[in-house]
Amino acid sequence: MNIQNYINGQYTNPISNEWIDNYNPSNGEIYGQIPNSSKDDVEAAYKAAKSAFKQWSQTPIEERSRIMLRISELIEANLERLAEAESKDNGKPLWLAKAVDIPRASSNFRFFANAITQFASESHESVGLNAVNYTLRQPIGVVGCISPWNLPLYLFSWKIAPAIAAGNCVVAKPSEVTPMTAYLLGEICTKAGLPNGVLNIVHGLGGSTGQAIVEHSDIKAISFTGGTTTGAHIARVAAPMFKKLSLELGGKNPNIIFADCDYEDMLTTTIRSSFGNQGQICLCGSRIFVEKSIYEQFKTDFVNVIKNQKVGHPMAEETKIGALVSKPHLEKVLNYVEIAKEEGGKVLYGGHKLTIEGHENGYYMEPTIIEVSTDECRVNQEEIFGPVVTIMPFETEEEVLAMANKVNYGLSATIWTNDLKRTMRMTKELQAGIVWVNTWLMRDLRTPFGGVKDSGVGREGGFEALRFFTEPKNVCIKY
Ligand code: TXE
Repeated sequence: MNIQNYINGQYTNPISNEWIDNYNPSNGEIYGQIPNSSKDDVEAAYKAAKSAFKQWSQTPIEERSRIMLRISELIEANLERLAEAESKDNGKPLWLAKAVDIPRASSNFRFFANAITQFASESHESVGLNAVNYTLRQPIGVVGCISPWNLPLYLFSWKIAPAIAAGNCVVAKPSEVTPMTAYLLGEICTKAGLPNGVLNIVHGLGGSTGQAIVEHSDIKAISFTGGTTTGAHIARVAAPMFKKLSLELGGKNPNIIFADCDYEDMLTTTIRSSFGNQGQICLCGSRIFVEKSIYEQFKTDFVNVIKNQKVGHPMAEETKIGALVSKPHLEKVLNYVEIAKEEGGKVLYGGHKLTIEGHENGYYMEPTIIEVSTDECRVNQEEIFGPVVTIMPFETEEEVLAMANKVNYGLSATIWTNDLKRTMRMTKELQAGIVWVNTWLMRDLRTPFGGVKDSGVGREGGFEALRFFTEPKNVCIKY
């Protein structure tokens, strides 16, 4: 099946008529093609966005909100179809796409449809000077949204929803590896009555289509989620043009387990935070530190549970872990297992590519647990972004805090403990944008979302996102 760009409310072929193959990770087969869009397609998308801007930015908030609520409802109504498309494109279990990805995409539109009705700005009376200041929060104009492959529609909509809620028009590019649900979103937006040109979706490669969005001199803000290397490149390109940037990048998040935690709860959640979505979530707790007194017990229990996590075809009901997103990605992740061995790491479980009967060319691998003796090895420092975790013991709070912070990344951290004072000390000291205590990936969409250090700049979520997608203007009136 060929998918098309969505520009000015119409599905269109790329101007050059060049196409890229789209692979199904569950069986390694090409099942469609996507536009290999050029600068010209991006320009067409920009023009459509530009001409829609005046009217959209003047559309009453309530009307914008109503349209976005309709988009949210239509996503919900198309749950089965969207979840199947997501699972086929990405390799994630169908149940996961149904339970998480698609419902969350719907929530993103609903959340920002409501949030915009509550978005307000400050005013300051300059006492004694007979003046009043207020802040106008105006939409930026045309903005670019570039998203990755791990949570395709979930992250695509997480950017688009606040952008359009705030009155901007958008040129958006989903990952070329998982374009399908973004393609289907176009049709939903049209049905919901979103005016032509408010959202334009161009498909294509990062280095050409994505690059053209970032380089476009009149696209004044870029919201990007993806790898740290790409983020650094985008920052270099955008900086001389003084674009507003929101960069959500990689993570290498610590999962710190103290002996006084609620053990069963911790164990169940740690399975999810280690291998959920095949470990392809920037928030996964891929470095597990366990207090020495329960280390051996944890190791045994963790391995025993993992043994029973079924790796299989994404559409099979009993599958817990599906296929990795692409062949190069699978190879990259498998290569890290070799690196771990060379560095003296001990593979406690997994480490191999798996062949699933009937789907022999799919990109499957075993969930993998590597015991490391030092936190400074590469597998403990570099983002692997697959079903691979490291584990090691620690003795003191100071020691584990130092190890937790001794990476270039700083996205999230999890602590398992029932000690309140320790919780208060550690949450302050951990270098991360998000700290979970006795839970993981519990999200309230009003909270700021993002990382420090190499995990990015800026925050998404709630009013932070609406602030990013608006330009504050101070108006000072003397009377
Ligand atoms: O991501 P890229 P890749 C990490 C993870 C993974 C690594 C590389 O470690 O192994 O990044 O993955 C677009 N100008 N994460 O290569 O390239 C690209 O087309 C503009 C973490 O797949 O960063 C896609 O739409 N855009 C992450 C998007 O950027 C460009 C999720 C992300 O792709 C571009 C994914 C350019 N020059 C990977 N080059 C997370 N934080 O959740 C690429 N793109």
